[in-house]
Amino acid sequence: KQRNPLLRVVVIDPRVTDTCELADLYLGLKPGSDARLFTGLLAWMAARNKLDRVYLEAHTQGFEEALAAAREQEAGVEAIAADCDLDAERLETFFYWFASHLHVVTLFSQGVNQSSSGTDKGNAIINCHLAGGKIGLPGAGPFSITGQPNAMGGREVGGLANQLAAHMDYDTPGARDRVTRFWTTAGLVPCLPEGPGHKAVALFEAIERGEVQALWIMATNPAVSLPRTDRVRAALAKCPLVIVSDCMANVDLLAYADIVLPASSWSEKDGTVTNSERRISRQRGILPPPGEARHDWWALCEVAKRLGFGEAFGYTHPSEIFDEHARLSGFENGEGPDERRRLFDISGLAGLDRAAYDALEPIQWPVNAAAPHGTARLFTDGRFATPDGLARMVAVRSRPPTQALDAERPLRLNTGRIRDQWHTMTRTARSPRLMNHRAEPFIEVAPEDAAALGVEEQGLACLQGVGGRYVGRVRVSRGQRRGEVFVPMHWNGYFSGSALSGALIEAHVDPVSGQPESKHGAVALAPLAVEWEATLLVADDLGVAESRWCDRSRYWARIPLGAAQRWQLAGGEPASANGRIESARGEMAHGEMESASPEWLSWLEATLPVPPTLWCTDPASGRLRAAGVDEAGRLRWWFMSGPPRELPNLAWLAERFGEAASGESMAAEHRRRLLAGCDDGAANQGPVVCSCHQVGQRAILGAIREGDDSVEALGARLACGTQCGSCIPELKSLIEEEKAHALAEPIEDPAVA
Ligand SMILES: Nc1nc2c(c(=O)[nH]1)N[C@H]1C(S)=C(S)[C@@H](COP(=O)(O)OP(=O)(O)OC[C@H]3O[C@@H](n4cnc5c(=O)[nH]c(N)nc54)[C@H](O)[C@@H]3O)O[C@H]1N2
Ligand SMILES: Nc1nc2c(c(=O)[nH]1)N[C@H]1C(S)=C(S)[C@@H](COP(=O)(O)OP(=O)(O)OC[C@H]3O[C@@H](n4cnc5c(=O)[nH]c(N)nc54)[C@H](O)[C@@H]3O)O[C@H]1N2
Ligand SMILES: [Mo]
Repeated sequence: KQRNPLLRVVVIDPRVTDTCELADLYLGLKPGSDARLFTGLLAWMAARNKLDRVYLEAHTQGFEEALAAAREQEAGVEAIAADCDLDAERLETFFYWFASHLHVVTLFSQGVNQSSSGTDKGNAIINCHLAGGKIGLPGAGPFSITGQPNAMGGREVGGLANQLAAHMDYDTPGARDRVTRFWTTAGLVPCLPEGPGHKAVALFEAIERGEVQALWIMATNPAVSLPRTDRVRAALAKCPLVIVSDCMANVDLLAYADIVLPASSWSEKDGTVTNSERRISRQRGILPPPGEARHDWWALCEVAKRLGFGEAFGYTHPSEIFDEHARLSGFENGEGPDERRRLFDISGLAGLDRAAYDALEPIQWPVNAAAPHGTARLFTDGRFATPDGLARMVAVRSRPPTQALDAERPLRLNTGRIRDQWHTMTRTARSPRLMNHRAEPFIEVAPEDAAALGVEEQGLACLQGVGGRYVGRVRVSRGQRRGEVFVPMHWNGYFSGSALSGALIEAHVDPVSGQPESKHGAVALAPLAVEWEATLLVADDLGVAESRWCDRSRYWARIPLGAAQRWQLAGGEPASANGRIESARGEMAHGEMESASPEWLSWLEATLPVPPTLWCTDPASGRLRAAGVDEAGRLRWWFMSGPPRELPNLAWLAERFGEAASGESMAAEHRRRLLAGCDDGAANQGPVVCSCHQVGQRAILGAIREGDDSVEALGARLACGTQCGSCIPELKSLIEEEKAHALAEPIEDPAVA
């Protein structure tokens, strides 16, 4: 957009996101109403004579049915806008922009897919592109963004239950026989399943019914990422044999595993990945796998050998597997009588030797005799992957989400990603830098709902859903629609006590794709009743079980802090409340403390192997801060009662824990500052906005107030936003917010009034 200021960006999302920073037009639609919006667009294009009749005639089939279905609902802009809960004028602006430009790309991902009508939404989008001939041209086309770095690659090799391999599936007549022939030709004895297996949600239902005796879970964490995590976990507990291949030890799933296979991970693996633009890239391992970890492909082959398929699985290197994959992609491709050509064809890459495989340059498929250097663009000739080459338009009728709101669960639950975490957090949460951005599980709620329900910014609240509860910290957000809440999908049971988004979601799926409706849960929201909050930092090598504090807390979150773990705790029993601890300060010999600060101090003494050595209480608030330093002078733990917004600069404390881990005893000057003093000169900088340069919100707001009110000026002064750039939207919104404040202030000033 910077390079092409004429580019217009429209964001369609019920929630204002960082992406809106780019937007010329924002449509904050009602969740689940996308199919209505795009069938509405199709009808609007037809009514305004914005169709490409020539393209439709030459390259598509089913247009009349698709249009008739679109017209079943009232086709006026006002009616569509009302159904999508949008402003009619803004909606018409979007319709007009879409219809009057040939070069339109519609990028879509999980806001469209994770729905009980996800394929309808996708088809409604594709219909509009076909109807306008906006496809197969530079800068034109519907573009489903694949999420995982190798999601495309997974599809190519047949990583779904209804797929065979090389883009062949069980539904296509003759495909199973062809794969069988391929292996027979290779001199092997094929034994392919008769039909498709269970998709993810259905698989766990089959386990629940006792139909599955053995399950091998590799590189996915369904105990966190599937809907109804409660039922998934019950099914796992019931399954007679569960094997888990994972590269991390902190995965909830391991608790259900009978056999654990340690796997190599990114940077250790060797192979290829395919991205959203069909580009296959060689990925080379740069580190040896640690410990007993082995490559997943190796583990699969070893198990196959033990099952008696040694001949078929005798690979010694990924290049041999790739070669077979490439040959299969070209096998009998387009040869049968009713045959369309299979688009996924990399036969041009078959027969590469080790050296050629190692030297493989990134290339976009199809790669074959006709296109030896790959194919940058598909569908340029208007021919599609159907027997007659015509695109099929699908008649779409929009439907609301299956999960219904009612008096018991009146709020619409939206779930998704945050900038600095990846999926179920098993890897990204280990990085204190990344954890700094959003340290705790949270709930985003509109200001009006927060006020009505009595939940407060930074307070703790609880969402109740069909399969359990979710406890997190409240973030009141003007970007959130009324009646809707958002939670991150990321937190797992290792990092918080009850923050599984999947527990709140019913296992309803799209009938075609099997994709769960993870964006449209139904929940109730209420404040979490707690008598106290506290923060405990514990050195990693202290060797004390966290159940000691987790079990007595109504809420806990673990936040890695380098050589220590930060525990954010909150609970109910008033006996251990923060309040009314008598004022005490200074170094005291162990034994004297009981009289000074009874409740928390005696709890700390009973809980931790190193007794409190320093403590002080704030006479005004009654808050206690305490620390345990061992005989060698190493910091072992640190404690503060009260909510986390009162915390001092934790980076300073993290450094002290780091020193302790390397065996250093604390400098006298540090020891003096350990409690209140750690604030000196380095106050809590607030949430980290720029992860690359660790720049916090307070420093940024300070700089904006002093006049550095552009991203460039902030970058020059604080370096924030100058490396990966992913915090730039947040920097911009902080600038906007500060400006809005600055404008608002004089009006609030009584002198001016
Ligand atoms: N940092 C980070 N990046 C990631 C990932 C990660 O874990 N962390 N995961 C990767 C993966 S695997 C994937 S699949 C992608 C997903 O990438 P996205 O799909 O962009 O991510 P999400 O946050 O799941 O959801 C996108 C948006 O859909 C909106 N939404 C919810 N309901 C609706 C609706 O009914 N209609 C519309 N139009 N929008 C709706 C949500 O408000 C949300 O802002 O991200 C990839 N990138
Ligand atoms: N509520 C809600 N739920 C969602 C979503 C949502 O938006 N909302 N999004 C959905 C989407 S789009 C996705 S893609 C899924 C993601 O869900 P999952 O795939 O379940 O999540 P990951 O955390 O990526 O799980 C990968 C697991 O494999 C391990 N691992 C990493 N690399 C390797 C490896 O090379 N080999 C092996 N053997 N293990 C490895 C990781 O440690 C981790 O335990 O979540 C889905 N669930
Ligand atoms: Mo994904």
